[in-house]
Amino acid sequence: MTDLFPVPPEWAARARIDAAHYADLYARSLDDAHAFWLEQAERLDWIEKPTRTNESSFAEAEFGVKWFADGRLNVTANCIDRHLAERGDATAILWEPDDPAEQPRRFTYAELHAEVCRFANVLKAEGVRKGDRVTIYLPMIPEAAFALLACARIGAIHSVVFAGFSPEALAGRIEDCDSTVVITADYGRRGGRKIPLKANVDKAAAHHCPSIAKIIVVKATGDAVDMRDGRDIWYHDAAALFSTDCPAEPMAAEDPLFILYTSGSTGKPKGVLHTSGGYLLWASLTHETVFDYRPGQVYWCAADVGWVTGHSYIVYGPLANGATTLMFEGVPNWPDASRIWQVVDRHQVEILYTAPTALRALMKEGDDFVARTSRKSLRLLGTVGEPINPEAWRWYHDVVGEGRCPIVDTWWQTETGGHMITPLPGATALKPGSATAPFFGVEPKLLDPEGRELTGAAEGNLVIARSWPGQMRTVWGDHERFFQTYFTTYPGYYTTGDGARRDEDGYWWITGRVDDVINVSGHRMGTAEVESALVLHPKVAEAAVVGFPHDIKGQGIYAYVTLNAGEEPDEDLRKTLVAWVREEIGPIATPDAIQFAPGLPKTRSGKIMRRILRKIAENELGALGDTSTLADPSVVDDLVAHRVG
Ligand code: 6R9
Repeated sequence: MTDLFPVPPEWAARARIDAAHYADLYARSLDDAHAFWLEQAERLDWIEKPTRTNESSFAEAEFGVKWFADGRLNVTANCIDRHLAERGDATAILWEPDDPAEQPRRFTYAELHAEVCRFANVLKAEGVRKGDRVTIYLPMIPEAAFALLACARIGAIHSVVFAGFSPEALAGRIEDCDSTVVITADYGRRGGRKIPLKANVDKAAAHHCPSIAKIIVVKATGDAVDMRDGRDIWYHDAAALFSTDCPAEPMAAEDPLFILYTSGSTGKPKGVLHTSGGYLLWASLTHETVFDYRPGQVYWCAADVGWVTGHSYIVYGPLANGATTLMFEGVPNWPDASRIWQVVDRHQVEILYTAPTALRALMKEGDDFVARTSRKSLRLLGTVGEPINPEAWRWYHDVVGEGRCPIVDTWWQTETGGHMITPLPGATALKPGSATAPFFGVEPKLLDPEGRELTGAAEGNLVIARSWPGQMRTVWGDHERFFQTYFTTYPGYYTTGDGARRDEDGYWWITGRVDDVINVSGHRMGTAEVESALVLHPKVAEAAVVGFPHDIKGQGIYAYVTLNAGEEPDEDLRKTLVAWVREEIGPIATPDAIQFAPGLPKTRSGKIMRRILRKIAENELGALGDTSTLADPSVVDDLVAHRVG
């Protein structure tokens, strides 16, 4: 039996949305969708109000997704300008540096307006026009938010690449969307260490992307970097020449806002495209209702702007709602495991949103690091990125929140733009580990492998039966891939790639990916990406990568590697390959285990049987299943005998 945590009485008393209200709104969002969404659209400031809402039907082959298509707006007018009259002096961005000995920085909405306009003017001066792609490779500094918003100000499409990605990975993403301008910093800082971002961009440019015309460099640490005349520009030099006013470009609701690359089942990351109106509405509506955000509260999403969580819930959602959003440059465990809770106290954070992997890592360090801080300001806790195990949920609830704060376990994806299945704190009784119930307009279903709908308590493939405003519109440059990836497995449905269970009370439990995507510390990784990196090494003939359960990371990376004839496996080569993958993709892809395998289990048609590799990595040797269809069943014995770990 799972425990049920009812809505705390003080939440029930002041809830914006209680259980009955949720049920009513949810029903209306599906049954009277057009009127419901026109009403919700009122939360944005439109230059021209939309009269149309959803114009996408999953049933049509090769359809396009469209929402509010006749509306016009500018995203930054919504995130900044419209707050100036009432909240110009309120803090928009509160920045906490990596090193707690340094001072935080604050930017009011009026200051944010000036910073974003000036940045936009610099971009214009460098030739950036509406529709151009700008790659942003920045650490967690305020300029990262300014840069995103500066693009949105002038209608340029930003493509943020997480600052932990390697020059190779960066280059691939720059090339895929043909961006000629890159915004970076001299160095980034995390946990007291420096990351040579400008040098990484130089490498990307030298080896792979001669197309880069301009590199705009923000001075973050002040360390020396090479600057090439005619191509590289110091942001502060350029900014000094420009005014702090820049008109907001009127955009159609369906004009692109950003591209964000994410991993799929095949080797090449997909450029997920989001547009302006529907995305902003979704980010802002979910941010306000799921976190019950009220003006004046300090809200902290401890993600990185390099991921979708940072886009929707550090920048766009909170700023659209006039919130004070905290940006944290550092890491949870430096200088010590108290850091998160100290930041909560320092800034009197009321709402904290983080990932299960961070919680598990901190939990391991013991309760003392938490207990020595106050945390009295906290009212609501949130998680995202992967299923949260009930043990970590309880620790978050009991130790961090001292039993007083509801937890919103929000299931969603880069593709969905914002929350999809999540509790609402004033409406939903919680079960540890369950993402609970669908958000407005979201119609989840469970299908069996043949595509038949499962009803009642059941477990199966999680699909969504109709479009919602925050849905991705296409894969950049490859609409066919968009269609193939998400709409052909189960025609008429959006395929999430996740498995889920619906229990007897109708609660939703996400069970994890059902495809070749693994979730390492909340970061999405395609096993095929790691395999592609490994086979690039001259000594490697073949590689197969699977996930395995990992105490802290959720899933770890287990790589089976077959060497070219004549190559000898040894510890040095193992280390070399680990370093190689870090170089090729970035530290988040570091293999946890490498097993040298003389052969991989393949069917007669040459398909690698990953099921078997997964079971060996998971150490479930009794559950290998039928191996008789393998071309050479004896390879399995060797794999089992030399299992790593
Ligand atoms: C927002 C984000 C998406 C994948 C998704 C699922 C997993 C995210 C989750 C969760 C269980 C949750 N996921 N939130 N699983 N419970 N609350 O993380 O986007 O990086 O695209 O990852 O993450 O497997 O399919 P993204």
